[in-house]
Amino acid sequence: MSQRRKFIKQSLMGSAFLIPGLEAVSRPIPSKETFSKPLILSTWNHGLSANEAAIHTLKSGGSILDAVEVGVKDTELDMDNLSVGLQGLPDREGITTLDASIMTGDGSCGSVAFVRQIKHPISLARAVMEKTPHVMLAGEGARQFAIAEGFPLEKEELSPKAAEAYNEWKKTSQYKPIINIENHDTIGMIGMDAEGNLAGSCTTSGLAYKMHGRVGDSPIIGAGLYVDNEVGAATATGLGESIIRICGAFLIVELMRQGRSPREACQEAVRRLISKNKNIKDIQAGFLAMNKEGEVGAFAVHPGFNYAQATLQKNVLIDSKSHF
Ligand code: SD4
Repeated sequence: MSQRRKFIKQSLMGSAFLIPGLEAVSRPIPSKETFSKPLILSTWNHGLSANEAAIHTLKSGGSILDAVEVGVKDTELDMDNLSVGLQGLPDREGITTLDASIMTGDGSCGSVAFVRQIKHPISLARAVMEKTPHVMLAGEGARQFAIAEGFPLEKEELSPKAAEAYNEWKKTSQYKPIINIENHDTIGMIGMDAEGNLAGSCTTSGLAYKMHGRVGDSPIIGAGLYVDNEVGAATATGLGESIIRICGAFLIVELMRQGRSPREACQEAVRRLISKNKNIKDIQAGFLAMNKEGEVGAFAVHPGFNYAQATLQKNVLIDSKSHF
Protein backbone atom coordinates (compact mmCIF):
# COMPACT_ATOMS: atom_id res chain seq x y z
CA MET A 1 0.00 0.00 0.00
CA SER A 2 1.39 3.43 -0.91
CA GLN A 3 2.29 5.79 1.91
CA ARG A 4 -0.47 8.13 0.79
CA ARG A 5 -3.14 5.44 0.70
CA LYS A 6 -1.97 4.13 4.06
CA PHE A 7 -2.21 7.66 5.49
CA ILE A 8 -5.73 8.16 4.15
CA LYS A 9 -6.82 4.80 5.53
CA GLN A 10 -5.35 5.62 8.91
CA SER A 11 -6.94 9.06 8.87
CA LEU A 12 -10.29 7.44 8.39
CA MET A 13 -9.64 5.01 11.23
CA GLY A 14 -8.72 7.69 13.69
CA SER A 15 -6.96 11.00 14.00
CA ALA A 16 -3.55 10.85 12.33
CA PHE A 17 -0.43 12.92 12.58
CA LEU A 18 2.86 12.77 10.70
CA ILE A 19 6.23 12.75 12.38
CA PRO A 20 8.75 14.00 9.80
CA GLY A 21 10.62 11.07 8.29
CA LEU A 22 8.29 8.47 9.80
CA GLU A 23 5.11 6.82 8.63
CA ALA A 24 1.77 8.22 9.60
CA VAL A 25 0.85 7.10 13.09
CA SER A 26 -2.78 6.71 13.98
CA ARG A 27 -4.41 7.41 17.31
CA PRO A 28 -7.94 6.31 18.07
CA ILE A 29 -10.37 9.20 18.38
CA PRO A 30 -11.30 9.30 22.08
CA SER A 31 -14.82 7.97 22.19
CA LYS A 32 -17.37 10.12 23.97
CA GLU A 33 -18.97 8.50 26.94
CA THR A 34 -22.71 8.82 26.67
CA PHE A 35 -25.29 7.55 29.12
CA SER A 36 -28.66 6.03 28.43
CA LYS A 37 -31.84 8.06 28.74
CA PRO A 38 -33.52 8.91 30.99
CA LEU A 39 -30.62 10.54 32.78
CA ILE A 40 -30.71 12.61 35.98
CA LEU A 41 -27.83 14.57 37.53
CA SER A 42 -27.78 16.43 40.83
CA THR A 43 -25.22 18.34 42.82
CA TRP A 44 -23.73 16.89 46.01
CA ASN A 45 -24.38 13.63 47.82
CA HIS A 46 -27.95 14.52 48.80
CA GLY A 47 -28.42 14.18 45.02
CA LEU A 48 -28.47 10.39 45.41
CA SER A 49 -31.76 10.42 47.25
CA ALA A 50 -33.12 13.28 45.10
CA ASN A 51 -32.22 11.33 41.93
CA GLU A 52 -34.03 8.29 43.27
CA ALA A 53 -37.16 10.36 43.76
CA ALA A 54 -36.80 11.79 40.25
CA ILE A 55 -36.31 8.37 38.62
CA HIS A 56 -39.25 6.99 40.58
CA THR A 57 -41.40 9.86 39.27
CA LEU A 58 -40.41 9.05 35.68
CA LYS A 59 -41.08 5.35 36.20
CA SER A 60 -44.53 6.21 37.56
CA GLY A 61 -45.35 8.07 34.36
CA GLY A 62 -44.38 11.60 35.44
CA SER A 63 -42.82 14.06 33.01
CA ILE A 64 -39.20 15.20 33.19
CA LEU A 65 -40.53 18.47 34.70
CA ASP A 66 -42.34 16.50 37.42
CA ALA A 67 -39.15 14.51 38.01
CA VAL A 68 -36.89 17.52 38.60
CA GLU A 69 -39.50 19.11 40.87
CA VAL A 70 -40.17 15.99 42.96
CA GLY A 71 -36.44 15.18 43.06
CA VAL A 72 -35.37 18.40 44.75
CA LYS A 73 -38.44 18.49 47.01
CA ASP A 74 -36.78 15.53 48.70
CA THR A 75 -33.80 17.75 49.60
CA GLU A 76 -36.05 20.66 50.61
CA LEU A 77 -37.34 18.39 53.38
CA ASP A 78 -33.95 17.04 54.47
CA MET A 79 -33.47 18.17 58.07
CA ASP A 80 -29.73 17.47 57.91
CA ASN A 81 -29.24 19.91 55.08
CA LEU A 82 -28.30 23.40 56.21
CA SER A 83 -28.37 25.08 52.78
CA VAL A 84 -31.69 23.96 51.29
CA GLY A 85 -35.24 24.46 52.55
CA LEU A 86 -36.61 26.12 55.67
CA GLN A 87 -34.18 24.17 57.88
CA GLY A 88 -31.30 25.99 56.13
CA LEU A 89 -29.08 28.53 57.85
CA PRO A 90 -30.66 31.98 58.20
CA ASP A 91 -29.48 35.39 57.12
CA ARG A 92 -27.67 37.61 59.60
CA GLU A 93 -30.98 38.82 61.06
CA GLY A 94 -31.86 35.20 61.86
CA ILE A 95 -34.46 34.85 59.08
CA THR A 96 -34.35 31.98 56.60
CA THR A 97 -35.09 33.09 53.05
CA LEU A 98 -35.21 30.76 50.06
CA ASP A 99 -34.41 30.94 46.35
CA ALA A 100 -35.45 28.44 43.65
CA SER A 101 -35.82 28.09 39.91
CA ILE A 102 -37.16 25.59 37.41
CA MET A 103 -36.84 25.41 33.63
CA THR A 104 -37.74 23.17 30.69
CA GLY A 105 -35.92 22.78 27.40
CA ASP A 106 -38.50 24.78 25.43
CA GLY A 107 -37.58 27.98 27.29
CA SER A 108 -40.36 27.90 29.90
CA CYS A 109 -39.05 28.95 33.30
CA GLY A 110 -40.08 30.26 36.68
CA SER A 111 -38.36 31.30 39.86
CA VAL A 112 -38.81 32.72 43.33
CA ALA A 113 -36.29 34.69 45.34
CA PHE A 114 -36.02 35.93 48.93
CA VAL A 115 -39.15 34.03 49.89
CA ARG A 116 -40.11 33.15 53.48
CA GLN A 117 -42.25 30.47 55.13
CA ILE A 118 -42.65 28.26 52.06
CA LYS A 119 -41.62 24.64 52.50
CA HIS A 120 -41.31 23.91 48.77
CA PRO A 121 -40.01 26.97 46.95
CA ILE A 122 -39.39 24.77 43.88
CA SER A 123 -43.13 24.13 43.57
CA LEU A 124 -43.78 27.85 43.95
CA ALA A 125 -41.25 28.50 41.16
CA ARG A 126 -43.15 26.00 39.00
CA ALA A 127 -46.42 27.79 39.80
CA VAL A 128 -44.84 31.10 38.71
CA MET A 129 -43.85 29.41 35.44
CA GLU A 130 -47.21 27.78 34.79
CA LYS A 131 -49.72 30.21 36.27
CA THR A 132 -48.34 33.70 35.73
CA PRO A 133 -47.07 35.60 32.70
CA HIS A 134 -43.85 36.25 34.66
CA VAL A 135 -40.58 34.45 35.24
CA MET A 136 -39.63 35.63 38.71
CA LEU A 137 -41.42 36.70 41.88
CA ALA A 138 -39.55 37.90 44.94
CA GLY A 139 -40.08 38.49 48.64
CA GLU A 140 -43.49 39.49 49.90
CA GLY A 141 -44.99 39.30 46.40
CA ALA A 142 -43.87 35.69 46.08
CA ARG A 143 -45.36 34.93 49.49
CA GLN A 144 -48.68 36.58 48.58
CA PHE A 145 -48.77 34.55 45.37
CA ALA A 146 -48.07 31.40 47.38
CA ILE A 147 -51.00 32.16 49.70
CA ALA A 148 -53.29 32.80 46.72
CA GLU A 149 -52.20 29.45 45.23
CA GLY A 150 -52.97 27.60 48.45
CA PHE A 151 -49.40 26.94 49.60
CA PRO A 152 -49.37 26.54 53.39
CA LEU A 153 -47.32 29.13 55.29
CA GLU A 154 -44.90 27.52 57.73
CA LYS A 155 -44.13 28.92 61.17
CA GLU A 156 -41.06 31.13 61.08
CA GLU A 157 -38.68 29.36 63.42
CA LEU A 158 -35.18 28.02 62.94
CA SER A 159 -34.56 24.29 62.89
CA PRO A 160 -32.66 23.10 65.98
CA LYS A 161 -29.43 22.65 63.98
CA ALA A 162 -29.75 26.03 62.27
CA ALA A 163 -30.58 27.74 65.60
CA GLU A 164 -27.49 26.23 67.20
CA ALA A 165 -25.25 27.31 64.34
CA TYR A 166 -26.78 30.80 64.25
CA ASN A 167 -26.33 31.30 67.99
CA GLU A 168 -22.71 30.24 67.65
CA TRP A 169 -22.22 32.63 64.72
CA LYS A 170 -23.79 35.51 66.69
CA LYS A 171 -21.00 35.29 69.27
CA THR A 172 -18.70 36.99 66.76
CA SER A 173 -21.22 38.00 64.06
CA GLN A 174 -18.38 38.08 61.63
CA TYR A 175 -19.77 38.93 58.23
CA LYS A 176 -17.82 36.84 55.75
CA PRO A 177 -19.78 36.40 52.56
CA ILE A 178 -17.78 33.44 51.36
CA ILE A 179 -18.62 29.89 50.53
CA ASN A 180 -15.75 27.64 51.35
CA ILE A 181 -15.27 23.96 50.84
CA GLU A 182 -17.45 22.80 53.75
CA ASN A 183 -20.08 25.47 53.68
CA HIS A 184 -22.52 24.73 50.86
CA ASP A 185 -25.07 22.18 49.75
CA THR A 186 -27.49 23.73 47.25
CA ILE A 187 -29.19 21.22 45.04
CA GLY A 188 -29.22 21.75 41.29
CA MET A 189 -30.79 18.95 39.26
CA ILE A 190 -30.83 18.52 35.49
CA GLY A 191 -32.54 15.70 33.65
CA MET A 192 -33.45 14.26 30.29
CA ASP A 193 -36.36 11.91 29.59
CA ALA A 194 -36.34 8.92 27.25
CA GLU A 195 -37.34 11.19 24.33
CA GLY A 196 -34.50 13.66 24.94
CA ASN A 197 -36.59 16.43 26.57
CA LEU A 198 -34.66 18.35 29.19
CA ALA A 199 -35.60 20.09 32.43
CA GLY A 200 -33.81 21.41 35.48
CA SER A 201 -34.39 22.71 39.00
CA CYS A 202 -32.33 24.49 41.62
CA THR A 203 -33.23 25.30 45.23
CA THR A 204 -31.37 26.78 48.19
CA SER A 205 -31.50 28.78 51.38
CA GLY A 206 -28.42 30.51 49.99
CA LEU A 207 -25.39 31.87 51.67
CA ALA A 208 -25.36 31.47 55.45
CA TYR A 209 -25.67 34.76 57.41
CA LYS A 210 -26.13 36.77 54.21
CA MET A 211 -27.44 40.34 54.31
CA HIS A 212 -31.23 40.40 54.59
CA GLY A 213 -32.50 40.62 51.02
CA ARG A 214 -29.48 39.03 49.39
CA VAL A 215 -30.32 36.80 46.42
CA GLY A 216 -27.89 34.28 44.96
CA ASP A 217 -27.51 32.61 41.58
CA SER A 218 -29.98 29.76 42.16
CA PRO A 219 -33.20 31.62 41.20
CA ILE A 220 -31.53 33.50 38.34
CA ILE A 221 -32.19 31.84 35.03
CA GLY A 222 -28.86 31.58 33.23
CA ALA A 223 -26.78 31.80 36.41
CA GLY A 224 -27.77 28.84 38.62
CA LEU A 225 -29.74 26.99 35.95
CA TYR A 226 -30.17 26.90 32.19
CA VAL A 227 -31.84 24.33 29.95
CA ASP A 228 -32.19 24.22 26.17
CA ASN A 229 -33.57 21.18 24.34
CA GLU A 230 -31.39 22.02 21.32
CA VAL A 231 -28.17 21.71 23.31
CA GLY A 232 -28.26 20.52 26.92
CA ALA A 233 -28.56 21.75 30.49
CA ALA A 234 -26.34 23.12 33.23
CA THR A 235 -26.61 23.99 36.90
CA ALA A 236 -24.36 25.58 39.48
CA THR A 237 -23.56 25.48 43.16
CA GLY A 238 -21.25 27.60 45.26
CA LEU A 239 -20.86 31.30 45.88
CA GLY A 240 -23.75 32.80 43.95
CA GLU A 241 -22.09 36.18 43.41
CA SER A 242 -19.19 34.54 41.57
CA ILE A 243 -21.60 32.53 39.39
CA ILE A 244 -23.91 35.46 38.57
CA ARG A 245 -20.87 37.48 37.40
CA ILE A 246 -20.24 35.03 34.57
CA CYS A 247 -23.85 33.92 33.81
CA GLY A 248 -22.49 30.46 34.64
CA ALA A 249 -25.19 28.03 33.51
CA PHE A 250 -26.03 29.98 30.35
CA LEU A 251 -22.33 30.24 29.51
CA ILE A 252 -21.94 26.46 29.76
CA VAL A 253 -24.95 25.76 27.54
CA GLU A 254 -23.67 28.25 24.96
CA LEU A 255 -20.19 26.71 25.03
CA MET A 256 -21.77 23.28 24.45
CA ARG A 257 -23.75 24.79 21.56
CA GLN A 258 -20.41 25.77 20.04
CA GLY A 259 -19.17 22.20 20.27
CA ARG A 260 -17.53 21.87 23.69
CA SER A 261 -18.26 18.75 25.68
CA PRO A 262 -20.07 19.24 29.01
CA ARG A 263 -16.81 18.75 30.90
CA GLU A 264 -14.90 21.22 28.68
CA ALA A 265 -17.70 23.75 29.00
CA CYS A 266 -17.76 23.46 32.82
CA GLN A 267 -13.98 23.77 32.95
CA GLU A 268 -14.05 26.90 30.79
CA ALA A 269 -16.75 28.39 33.04
CA VAL A 270 -14.51 27.78 36.06
CA ARG A 271 -11.61 29.42 34.23
CA ARG A 272 -13.83 32.43 33.46
CA LEU A 273 -15.08 32.57 37.06
CA ILE A 274 -11.54 32.56 38.37
CA SER A 275 -10.60 35.40 36.04
CA LYS A 276 -13.56 37.56 37.16
CA ASN A 277 -13.42 37.03 40.93
CA LYS A 278 -10.94 38.18 43.52
CA ASN A 279 -9.96 36.09 46.57
CA ILE A 280 -10.50 32.91 44.61
CA LYS A 281 -8.80 30.87 47.34
CA ASP A 282 -11.90 31.53 49.50
CA ILE A 283 -14.51 30.87 46.83
CA GLN A 284 -15.94 27.48 45.95
CA ALA A 285 -18.17 27.00 42.93
CA GLY A 286 -19.04 23.87 40.98
CA PHE A 287 -20.79 23.33 37.67
CA LEU A 288 -22.65 20.29 36.36
CA ALA A 289 -23.85 19.78 32.78
CA MET A 290 -25.23 17.29 30.28
CA ASN A 291 -25.72 17.57 26.57
CA LYS A 292 -28.60 16.15 24.59
CA GLU A 293 -26.46 13.18 23.48
CA GLY A 294 -26.25 12.09 27.12
CA GLU A 295 -22.65 13.18 27.77
CA VAL A 296 -22.02 14.41 31.32
CA GLY A 297 -19.44 16.81 32.74
CA ALA A 298 -18.59 18.71 35.89
CA PHE A 299 -15.86 21.00 37.14
CA ALA A 300 -15.23 22.99 40.31
CA VAL A 301 -12.87 25.67 41.57
CA HIS A 302 -11.63 23.61 44.54
CA PRO A 303 -11.65 19.88 45.28
CA GLY A 304 -14.61 18.47 47.19
CA PHE A 305 -17.47 18.97 44.73
CA ASN A 306 -19.37 15.83 43.78
CA TYR A 307 -22.56 14.95 41.96
CA ALA A 308 -25.03 12.10 41.72
CA GLN A 309 -25.76 10.52 38.36
CA ALA A 310 -28.75 8.27 37.78
CA THR A 311 -30.03 6.19 34.90
CA LEU A 312 -32.77 3.57 35.16
CA GLN A 313 -30.03 1.06 36.04
CA LYS A 314 -27.89 2.84 38.61
CA ASN A 315 -27.44 5.91 40.77
CA VAL A 316 -23.84 6.77 41.67
CA LEU A 317 -21.87 9.54 43.33
CA ILE A 318 -18.99 10.92 41.26
CA ASP A 319 -16.18 13.25 42.34
CA SER A 320 -15.72 16.28 40.12
CA LYS A 321 -12.33 17.44 38.94
CA SER A 322 -11.30 20.89 40.04
CA HIS A 323 -9.00 23.74 39.05
CA PHE A 324 -6.91 23.72 42.22
C1 SD4 B 1 -26.09 30.85 46.69
N1 SD4 B 1 -25.38 29.17 45.12
O1 SD4 B 1 -27.11 31.29 47.17
C2 SD4 B 1 -26.05 29.38 46.35
C3 SD4 B 1 -25.43 28.67 47.51
C4 SD4 B 1 -24.91 27.33 47.21
O2 SD4 B 1 -24.04 25.35 47.81
O3 SD4 B 1 -24.83 26.88 46.11
N2 SD4 B 1 -24.51 26.59 48.14
O4 SD4 B 1 -25.10 31.52 46.46
